[in-house]
Amino acid sequence: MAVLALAVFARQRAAGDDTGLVLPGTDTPATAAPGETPAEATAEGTPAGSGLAATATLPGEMLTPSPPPAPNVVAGRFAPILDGDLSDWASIATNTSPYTVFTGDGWDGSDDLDVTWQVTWDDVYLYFAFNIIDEVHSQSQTGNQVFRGDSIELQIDANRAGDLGPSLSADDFQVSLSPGDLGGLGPSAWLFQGTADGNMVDAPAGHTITVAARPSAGGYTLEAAIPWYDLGIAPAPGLVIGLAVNANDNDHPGTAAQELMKSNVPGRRFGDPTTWGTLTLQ
Ligand SMILES: [Ca+2]
Ligand SMILES: [Ca+2]
Ligand SMILES: [Ca+2]
Ligand SMILES: [Ca+2]
Repeated sequence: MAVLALAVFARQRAAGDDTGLVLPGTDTPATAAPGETPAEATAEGTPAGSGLAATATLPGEMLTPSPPPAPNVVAGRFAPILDGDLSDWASIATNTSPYTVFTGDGWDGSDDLDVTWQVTWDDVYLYFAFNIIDEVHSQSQTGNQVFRGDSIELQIDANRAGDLGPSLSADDFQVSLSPGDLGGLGPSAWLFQGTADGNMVDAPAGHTITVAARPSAGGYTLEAAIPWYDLGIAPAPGLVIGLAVNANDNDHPGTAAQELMKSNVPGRRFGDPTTWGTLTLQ
């Protein structure tokens, strides 16, 4: 029988001064020190625990040549049961993330990660379901470091209509969703938020994202509920937000390294919201 793992993260709202706030699951301060590595840095160049959203993008010239336009995905209304079992999503259209947008030093050159996902919404949450096919599961990290293991990573531009441009700002977010190790280490989530000076740091107000995951025959399944509140979004039919849906692959248990990232957006660049694709609420 599949192990069911469910993690619900307590609301961690900053009360008063955010400076130096320590968020759950890490000793990392929520705010990045001035003068740290710009957000566009590669994972290798991003110091662990810096508070910056440590993720990566291939240099532009190495992304998919002549990529098709960034996709627009449509989300209908549906509230799943957050238990890691995707059977309740049977009637919802599926999407894929087939484009390699980052490879790290640990990558052996094999394309051995298959990413299928679904997205829906209601008045309180943005929901995702993932069916990940992956031959070796490796996730030993927690908090803002889960990108170094098998995990999901979302880029969300909450106010695309307001300030769409090639640099990060406070209405741009990164969401990390970890299935854990599918054993003793449970699922977890992390929220990063852009800053006025173009960095991406641990969201000062924390988050209440819920994640559930299970091992599957070929990898793992994961469901997540992301509160609109955490993103500062008032959802309504017709709303368009920026969205890139990515999965990280690590095939070396005992290591913590982002080896491969695949995205639904072939030209996805971490620090450039104009490359992220869109999501329209139906
Ligand atoms: Ca379910
Ligand atoms: Ca793999
Ligand atoms: Ca924005
Ligand atoms: Ca893996």
